[in-house]
Formats: sequence, structure tokens, C-alpha cells
Amino acid sequence: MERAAAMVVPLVLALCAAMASAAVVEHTFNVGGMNISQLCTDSVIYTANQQLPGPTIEANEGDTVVVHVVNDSPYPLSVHWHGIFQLLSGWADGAHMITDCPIQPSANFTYQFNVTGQEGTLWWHAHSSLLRATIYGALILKPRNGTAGYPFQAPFGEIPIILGEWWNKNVNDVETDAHLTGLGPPISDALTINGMPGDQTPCQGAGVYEVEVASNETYLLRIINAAVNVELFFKVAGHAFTVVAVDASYTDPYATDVIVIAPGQTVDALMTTSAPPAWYYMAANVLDSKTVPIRFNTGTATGIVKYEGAPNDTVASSMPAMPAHTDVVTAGTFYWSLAGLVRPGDPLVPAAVNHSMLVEFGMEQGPCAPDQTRCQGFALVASMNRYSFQFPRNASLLKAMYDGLPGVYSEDFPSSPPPVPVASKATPVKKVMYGDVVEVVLQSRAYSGVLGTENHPIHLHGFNFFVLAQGLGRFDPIMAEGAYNLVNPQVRNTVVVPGGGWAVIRFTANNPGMWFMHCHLDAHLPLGLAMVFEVPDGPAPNLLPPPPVDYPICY
Ligand SMILES: *[C@@H]1O[C@H](CO)[C@@H](O)[C@H](O)[C@H]1NC(C)=O
Ligand SMILES: *[C@@H]1O[C@H](CO)[C@@H](O)[C@H](O)[C@H]1NC(C)=O
Ligand SMILES: *[C@@H]1O[C@H](CO)[C@@H](O)[C@H](O)[C@H]1NC(C)=O
Ligand SMILES: *[C@@H]1O[C@H](CO)[C@@H](O)[C@H](O)[C@H]1NC(C)=O
Ligand SMILES: *[C@@H]1O[C@H](CO)[C@@H](O)[C@H](O)[C@H]1NC(C)=O
Ligand SMILES: *[C@@H]1O[C@H](CO)[C@@H](O)[C@H](O)[C@H]1NC(C)=O
Ligand SMILES: *[C@@H]1O[C@H](CO)[C@@H](O)[C@H](O)[C@H]1NC(C)=O
Ligand SMILES: *[C@@H]1O[C@H](CO)[C@@H](O)[C@H](O)[C@H]1NC(C)=O
Ligand SMILES: [Cu+2]
Repeated sequence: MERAAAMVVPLVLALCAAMASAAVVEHTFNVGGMNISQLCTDSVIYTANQQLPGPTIEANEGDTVVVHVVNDSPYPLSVHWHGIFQLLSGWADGAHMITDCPIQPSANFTYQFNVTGQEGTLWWHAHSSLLRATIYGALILKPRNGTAGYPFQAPFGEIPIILGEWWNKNVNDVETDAHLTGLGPPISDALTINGMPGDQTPCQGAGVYEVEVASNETYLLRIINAAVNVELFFKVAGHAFTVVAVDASYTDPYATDVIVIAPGQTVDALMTTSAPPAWYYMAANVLDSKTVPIRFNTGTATGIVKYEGAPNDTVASSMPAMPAHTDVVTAGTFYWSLAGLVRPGDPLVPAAVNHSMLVEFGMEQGPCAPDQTRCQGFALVASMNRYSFQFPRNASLLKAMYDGLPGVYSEDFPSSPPPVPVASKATPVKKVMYGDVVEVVLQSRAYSGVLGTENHPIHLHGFNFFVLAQGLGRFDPIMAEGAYNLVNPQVRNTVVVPGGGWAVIRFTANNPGMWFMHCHLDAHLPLGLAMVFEVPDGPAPNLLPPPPVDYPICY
């Protein structure tokens, strides 16, 4: 009886949603300190509304999202709506010093944007220092007519799975240490599932995420990698998945028993509860793609899937067999097998390209800066096309563009790597015209030295891109071009470029603004692994409106 009643509710909701016109989805996030006992340690962390993960925002395509962020923390911060196009609302992108100056302590700012042409799972996070380790949450975008609009059978239930990293320390201090030593942050103390580390840590009684499911039903798992610095494997013992979307873009259904997900990415996967009724572990562990041995978190975060009415004595024997940390083959298979689902009316891959770029990036050893007081011998430096990105200090790039403020940035980001040996710290942008098609070969530089190479998840703000091809080693245009998927490539906002390898992305610059493209490992972003696309206004009505009245200014 109970089950039958539960089935009726989604149908009614779907009908209501189909009739409803665009809605306004409004939230207030009070970002402030929160006492928490985690890993047998009492800490003060900073969260939105005293929740870890923070509140879930759920909207339908076409809705307007309004979030009042009140900064009750001692840190200036901005909040980024990861993957949202921000069509004609670039001021609300929340990219620290790119589109916004941070919200000062005791101040507030209202982010407002429309959800246009996007469905699936995205997320939001602080975009200032390591604060995003605890200030994050899910951003769920449903079709305009609700679950009836899914290009797959509406699931019985939906389960957000937000993977994260936890430090037993104030993450701002972790960030400061990373800068003082010049070596990046130390490894995290635990991995988490929905904010909790699970029962495989040395701390007895640590929090475990648990979810109850009914037998023989299909659930939609909305998986988000909110970890700061690590790619992750995710499995549920005794269960398999069908991937139906990544980064809020539908995919051809892809069957797998392991999800591979990099910081910044999302994966929507269907899971059918057809196993014998029992408790099953879900687990996440690190994919370590480094070619040299550097310490990483070898722990496993766990949660439990509990079948209704099942005995609990089966959980101990049901740990999923996780891939080895170094299993880059399993990772590559997942990342490279996905294809986009092309439906009538979806954007097609643009055939002609206006800007063909080769962007080479990587890490090197640089000199210790005077303020890096604990730096010994060298500091890590990262660059894109030889420029180590420097954040502007006096104005956001978007405000500087809008006001025509000189001296904040230069428009000379090169379209291919110049033959200069050292990375110089600067704030160059690549200017393209509104509506131009941009193709970028993202080339990871290979090193034989002590730094080795590793995968880098490259994230573009403001646009989705088509991933036309990916490969290992040096990009060879003759070899690669025949292999471009121009028919149904996967569509993403964050692509994992394999260590020493490459990926080719293509997008249409149909939104005026300043759009950040950067490595989503926070160990690499402050070192300069970033650049910016400048897109001026298009023909009316494609004009960037003036900044909101409460837009934070820099001090
Ligand atoms: C944390 O706990 C301390 C000691 O009980 C208390 O003084 C403080 O107000 C608490 N902070 C928050 C943010 O709740
Ligand atoms: C957002 O949607 C609202 C309601 O449909 C519309 O009035 C407004 O112009 C849109 N804003 C932008 C920036 O497109
Ligand atoms: C936001 O700041 C404004 C201006 O200081 C103030 O009037 C308003 O009450 C604040 N709103 C919240 C929710 O704190
Ligand atoms: C929901 O919207 C999708 C896409 O517009 C459409 O294909 C589908 O038929 C709609 N379903 C219902 C039940 O309205
Ligand atoms: C689930 O489906 C299988 C196969 O149809 C069936 O054998 C089993 O009894 C079902 N389990 C429940 C709890 O309904
Ligand atoms: C399983 O149930 C027993 C009896 O209710 C309880 O003592 C035990 O703690 C439970 N185990 C877990 C892992 O919840
Ligand atoms: C971009 O390419 C298209 C197609 O070749 C062309 O029509 C357009 O003029 C180009 N735009 C610019 C700014 O060159
Ligand atoms: C930024 O502001 C500081 C202090 O007002 C000034 O010294 C500096 O020249 C400015 N930098 C730029 C790039 O305008
Ligand atoms: Cu990186």
C-alpha cells in the first residue's frame, strides 16, 4: 500500500511542473563558522547554513535562481555556480577576481541567474582559496516539465552523492602553508561521501552516509566530485550503473560498474536495486595518475545502501572491489568511452572554427618568492602557454572590461606556446569576438624530472564544450583530425587531460564576459594554471547588462 502511494506522488508533481511557468527559486546562504566533530577531532569549519554539504538548490530549466549570500565568516569569499552558463549574467559567475571581487566579511551579495538550456547535475562552491573544501552543495536542474522530460525512464528515486575531501585543520591555514612552502597543500585527512568519511578510518564512530532503497527499483545517482585535489573511483558493491549524463549534458547510456570522476565533474548514473535484499557498501578511493611517487590519500570513504527490511549483518562482507589507485586504464576507459546524446534541437558541433589554439600547460620548479618563508630550494609554478596566471588585485577582470579600466589585464594570451623558457607571472586574456567558434588543443607537458606528470581536470566557465578527441603523448594534428568525433562527442565543462597527453575541445563564444579556464585541482590553480577568454558584447540584445547594485567592489 505504502509503495503504491509513493508512486503516485512523482506523477502528480510532474503534471504540476508541466503546467507551471518559469519559477523563481530563492535561497539565503549564511556562510559562517560551524562546530563539528569529525574524525574524532573537534573543528570549526565554514559552511553555508551550518550544513555539510551545503543546501541543495533544485530548479527546472527556465527558472530564475536567486541566492542571497551573507558572509558571516572572517574570510572574503565568492560563490561559483559551477557549469551554469550565466547567459548575460556574467557578474554572477562568482569567479574570484575574474568576474567578482569577493564578498567581504559581514557583507552580502545576491547572485541571480537564469537556468537556460541545461539539465542534469551541477554544483556550487566557494571560489576563494581552499574554502571550497567545506562550502559546496548540489545544484540540480530538472527538465522544464519535470522528471517526465528525462530522456530515460523516470527513476523511482534520486540520490545525490557528493564526494569530498576533509582536513583536520582550518583549510585557510592549509592554503597558507601551501604558499609558504611553495609545494602545494598537504594531503587531506579523509575522503568523504556527503560530508562523512565512513567506517574505514581509524576513528571509531565516524559519520557514515546511509541511504535506504526499495528492491527492484531504479534510482538516479547524482554524483559530484567536490574533492579539492583528487580524482576518484566510485562503486557500490553488487550493483552496476548506466551513465546517462555528465556535467549536466545527457550521454548515450553507458554501462559500467565503476564511476571515474575528477574534481569539478558530475556523473548522473542509473542504478537498479536488483541484488538480494541486504546492506551494501558504496566506496570512493583516489585515482593517482602521477608518474612519480608523491604521497596521496590512500584511504577509502564508505557509505551504506540499505535495502528496506534487510538484515544488517551482510554489510561487512560486501565491500566493492575498488580499482588499484594507479589504474589509469580503467580511468581512461571511462573518460574516453562516453558519447553525447543528440536530441532534436540540441546544439550541433560547429563545423567552422574561427580560433584554433594550442594551449600547453604544466608545472615547473621556480624560485622561492620573498614571502614564501618556508620554501626550500624551489617553489612550484604552473603555467599555460608560458604564462603563470596572476590574479588581478584592484578590480575584477569583468569590471575592468566593462569600465575600460587600463592596466588590469592584457589581451595578449598567445594562441600557441611561445618559445620562451620561463613562465612569467601576468594576467593575459585571449580576446575572441562574440559568436566565434574556438577550438583548443589542451596539451599537458611531459617531464622526465622529479615533478613527473599527472592528469589535470581543465574547467571552462560560461560554456560547455564538445570534447572532440583525447590522446596520450604529443598531439599530432594529422593523426588526430581523422579521429575527431563531430557527430556525438561528449559535452562537458571539465575535461580530464591525461598526464603528458591532450584533449581537443570546441565551443561557441556566445556569451559576453570574462570566462576563466583553469585546472580544477586547487593545488594547481593558485600556482597559475589558468587563463581567461574575453568575449565582448554581441549584436543587441546580446549585451552584458550593468553590474548588480550590490556588486562587491575591491578594497
Ligand atoms: C563553537 O563552540 C564554542 C564552544 O562551545 C562556542 O563558543 C562557539 O560559539 C561555537 N561556534 C559556533 C559557530 O557555533
Ligand atoms: C531571466 O528570466 C527572466 C524571466 O523569464 C527574464 O525576465 C530575464 O530577462 C532573464 N534574464 C536574463 C539575463 O536573460
Ligand atoms: C545585506 O546588506 C544590506 C546592505 O548592508 C542590508 O541592508 C541587508 O539587510 C543585508 N541582507 C542580509 C540578508 O543580511
Ligand atoms: C517533456 O518535455 C520534453 C522535452 O521538451 C518532451 O519531449 C516530452 O514529451 C515532455 N513530456 C511531457 C510528459 O510533457
Ligand atoms: C525482485 O525481482 C526478482 C526478479 O524478478 C524477484 O525474484 C525478486 O523476488 C524481487 N524482489 C523483491 C523484493 O520484490
Ligand atoms: C546490526 O543490528 C544489531 C542488532 O540490532 C546491532 O547491534 C548492530 O549494531 C547493527 N550493526 C550495524 C552495522 O548497524
Ligand atoms: C567565424 O567563422 C565564420 C564561418 O567561417 C565566419 O562567417 C565568421 O565571419 C568568422 N568570424 C570572424 C570574427 O572572423
Ligand atoms: C593597484 O592599487 C595599488 C594601490 O592603490 C596601486 O599601487 C597599484 O599600482 C594598482 N595596480 C594596478 C595594476 O593598477
Ligand atoms: Cu592541474
